Amino acid sequence: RATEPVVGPERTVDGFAKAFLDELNFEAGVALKRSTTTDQYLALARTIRGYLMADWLRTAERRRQNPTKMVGYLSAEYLLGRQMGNSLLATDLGDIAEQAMTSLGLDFNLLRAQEIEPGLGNGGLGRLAACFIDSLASMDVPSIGYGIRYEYGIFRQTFEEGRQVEVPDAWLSLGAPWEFPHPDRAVQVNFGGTTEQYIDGDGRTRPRWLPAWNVQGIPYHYMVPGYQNGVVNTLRLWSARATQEFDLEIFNSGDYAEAVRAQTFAENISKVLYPEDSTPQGRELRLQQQYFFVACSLKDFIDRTLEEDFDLTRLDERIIFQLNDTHPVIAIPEMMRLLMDEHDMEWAAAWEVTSKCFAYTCHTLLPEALEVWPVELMTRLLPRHMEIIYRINEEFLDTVREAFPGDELRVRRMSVIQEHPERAVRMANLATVAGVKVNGVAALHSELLRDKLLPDFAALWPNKFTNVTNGVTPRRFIRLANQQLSTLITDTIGPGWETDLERLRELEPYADDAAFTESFRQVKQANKDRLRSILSQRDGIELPEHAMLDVMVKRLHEYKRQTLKLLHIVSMYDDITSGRVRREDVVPRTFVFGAKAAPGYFMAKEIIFLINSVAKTIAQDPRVTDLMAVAFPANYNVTLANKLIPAADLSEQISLAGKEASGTGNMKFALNGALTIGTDDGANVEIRELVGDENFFLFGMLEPEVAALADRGYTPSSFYESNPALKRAIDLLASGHFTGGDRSLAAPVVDDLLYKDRFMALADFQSYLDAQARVDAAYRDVDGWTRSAVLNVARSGFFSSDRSMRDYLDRIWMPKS
Ligand code: 26M
Repeated sequence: RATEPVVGPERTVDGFAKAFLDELNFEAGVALKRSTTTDQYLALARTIRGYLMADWLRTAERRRQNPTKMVGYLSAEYLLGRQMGNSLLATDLGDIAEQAMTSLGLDFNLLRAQEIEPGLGNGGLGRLAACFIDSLASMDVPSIGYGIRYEYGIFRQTFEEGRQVEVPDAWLSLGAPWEFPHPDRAVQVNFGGTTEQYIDGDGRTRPRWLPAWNVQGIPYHYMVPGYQNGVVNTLRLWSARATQEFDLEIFNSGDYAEAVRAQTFAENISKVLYPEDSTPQGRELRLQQQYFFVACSLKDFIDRTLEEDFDLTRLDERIIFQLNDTHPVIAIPEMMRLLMDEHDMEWAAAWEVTSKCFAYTCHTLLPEALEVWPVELMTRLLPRHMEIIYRINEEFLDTVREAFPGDELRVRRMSVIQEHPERAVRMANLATVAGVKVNGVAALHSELLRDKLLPDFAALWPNKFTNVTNGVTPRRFIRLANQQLSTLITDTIGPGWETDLERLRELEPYADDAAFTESFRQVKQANKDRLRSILSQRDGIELPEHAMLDVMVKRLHEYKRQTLKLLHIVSMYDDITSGRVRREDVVPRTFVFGAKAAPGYFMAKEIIFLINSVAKTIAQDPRVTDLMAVAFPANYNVTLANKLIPAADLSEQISLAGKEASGTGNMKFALNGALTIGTDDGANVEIRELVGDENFFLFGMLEPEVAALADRGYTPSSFYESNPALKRAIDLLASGHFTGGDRSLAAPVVDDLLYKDRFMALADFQSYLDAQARVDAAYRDVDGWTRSAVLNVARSGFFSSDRSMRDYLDRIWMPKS
C-alpha cells in the first residue's frame, strides 16, 4: 500500500485561521459567534496539533521502515506541564497563531491561559521523565514513553487558614485536546488467582497462571514534538477499563448493579496519582497501577511495535527499557513470564535476554523511600510473578554464595526477599540483579548509591554502576519560560544554543560587557515585574517592587529543610524588630515558597502552616514591611515554575548533604541567572564546580561530616543552647508570636527541631546565616552580582537534558563496546 502524502494545513495566518474555524465549526460544531472561551481554546489546541500530525505520521513510518534498537522509558509519572506553548515552539507557529487569533478578534493569551496542565507526576522524578522525552524527540532518538493516564493528577493545593487542603485535579474536565484515545488497541491485563503445573503438547511440565480477574488497558497517545526538527515521538499512557468478558459474566447473572460496580472497580486502577513522593505506603492499588501499565507496555511493544515474527531471543537488539525508579520494576518478572509462558522460551534463554533489556535509575537515598512489596500481597495479586521472583532470587543467591563462600550475612543483605519486619520483595534489589546498569542521578548520588546503599552489589558487579547527572530541557525552561533572556542570548551568540546548550559558554566574555549586563538586568527586572503581576492576579499577593527575590520551590519534605529557610526569615525579622541591625544595612528581600505536602505527611503540613503563619505576621508588621515579604502562592506547579524561576535572584538548595539525590530545580534556576545558596548535595556539587566558587554560596556540613555527626550522636538542643541567634529565632517561633499567641500551634515543628531534627537543620543554621550575609553583601554590588548571574547562565549548559540523554545513550543504552 502506498504511503499517503501527508501534508498539514498551510503555514500562513489565513491558513491557520481557516484550520481553526474548521475545528470550531466542523469538529466541535460550534459557531465562532456562539463559542465560549473553552470552545475556542479546544479548537486552537486541535488546530496546533493538526500541524504536528504530518511529522508524527512521518516519524512513525520512518521508524517502521528502519527498525533499530529503541529506548522504552517506563515511568509511573510524567509531569508534562502545559502543551500548547511547547507545541507552538516546536512548530515555530507562535506568531502565526497569535496573528490568526487576533484576525478573528480573539485574545490569544486568554485562550492559552485556559489550559489545565496535565500534572501526572509528583515532582522531580515526573518532571525529569517529561524533560527526557522532550530531549529524545529533539535528538531524533527512536524511543517511546510508557506511563499511566491518571484521571486525577497531583492534587490542587489550596490553603484554608494557612493549612493545606487538597482538591481533586479534574484536568480532563474541559476536554482533552492533546490526546488520542485508541480503544481499538486495548490490551488485557490479568490479576490474582493461582498457578498450576500442566503437561503441554510436547509432554513437558509447565507452569501456568490461572488469573481470577482482568481489566483492559486503553492506550492514549500523546505527541512528543522535537524542537523544530520535524520529529514527533509518542508518549503512550494507559487508562483502565472493565473488560467486556468481566462485564458480561456478571451482567448475565442478572446483577446489573454488580456489573456497574465491577466496572468502577476496574477503572479505579488509573483513577488517581498517589501523591506521595518519598514514602511508599505499600498500597494494593498502587501495585495494581504499576503492574497494569507495565503489562500493557511490554505487550504493546512485543505485539505491536516490534516487527512481526522477530526472534525474541534477540529482543535486546530492539529495545532497552529504562526503569524510572523502582515503580516499573515488576516489568522484569513480567518479561520473564511473557517469554516463558506466552512465547514458549525456557528459563535460561528467557533470563539471558531479559537481563539485557532493562536498566534501572535510582532517585533516592532515603531508606524509607525504597519500595518493598509484602510477599503476601504479591502472591495474592501476581502469583506467577512471585514464583518467578523466587527463582530469580535463588539463582542470584547461588551466584553470591559462589563469589563469597560462607558469607550468609551478605546473602541475607543482598536477597531480593527481605525477612523482617515482614517478608517482602525489595524492588531495588530485583532491579539491580536484572538490570544491565544501575545509575544514580548526580555524581555524588551515584557514589553514595554504590558505596552506601548497594555496596554488596557493587562488590559483586563493580561495572554495573554508573552515573548520569540529570538535566532539564532548555526548550521549556529557557526558551519558553524566559523569552526575553532567550532573545538576548540569540542576539548575542546567534541561534542554535537551544539544542547545543554548551554554546552558552560563548556568553562568558559578555559578563563584563556593560551593554550586555545592562540588558541582562533589564530582563531580570521584567521577569520580576511579570511575576508580581501574576501573583497579584492569581493569588492576591502584592509584592514590593524592588527587593532581592529569594525562592525555594520543591516538594515539602523534612530533608529539603524548608524549616531552615524559615529560621533564616525569623532571624532576619528578629534582627530588624529588635533593632539589632540598622534598617539602612538591611538588603530588602522577598521570599517565595512553593511546596505541596503529601496529604498524609503530618510534619510537612505543619511546616506549611507555620510558613503561612510567619508570612501573615510579617505582612501585618509595619516595622518590617518595607524590608521583607514572604509569599507562599498555593498550588506550585510546572505552569507557575515557568513564571517564577526566570524572576528569581537567589535559588535555595539547602537539603542536608547526602539526602537530595540530584535536584533539577537547582539547574533551572542557574540557567535563568539566579545564584544558588546551597549545600554540597546532589547536583549542587556539579553546579558549583562549573559556575565557580565565587558565583555560588556554599554552606553546611559535607556529607562525610553529616555521617560522622550522626555516628557520634546528634543532639540538636546543644546547638540551640550554644547559639544565641538560633536560640532567639527558635524562641520567637515557639512564643506564639506568629501564631496569634498560641504556642501550641508552633509546637509540632519547634519541638521536632529541638528534640529530633532528623535532618540537622540546627547544626547547619550558623553556616547558613553566614552564607546569607555573604549573599547580602554580594547583592549590594549590583555589577558583581550581575556578572555572577551571567556566568551562572554561561557555565550551566551541561545541565541540558540533551546531555543527559547523550550520557544514557553512551553509557547504558547503546554503549560502543
Ligand atoms: C512511590 C510509591 C507510592 C507512591 C509514590 C511513590 C513515589 C513517587 C515519586 C516515590 C518517589 C517519587 O519521586 C521521588 C523523586 O521525585 N525523587 C527525585 O528525583 C529527582 C529526579 O531524579 C531528583 O532530582 C530528586 O533529587 C529526587 O528527590
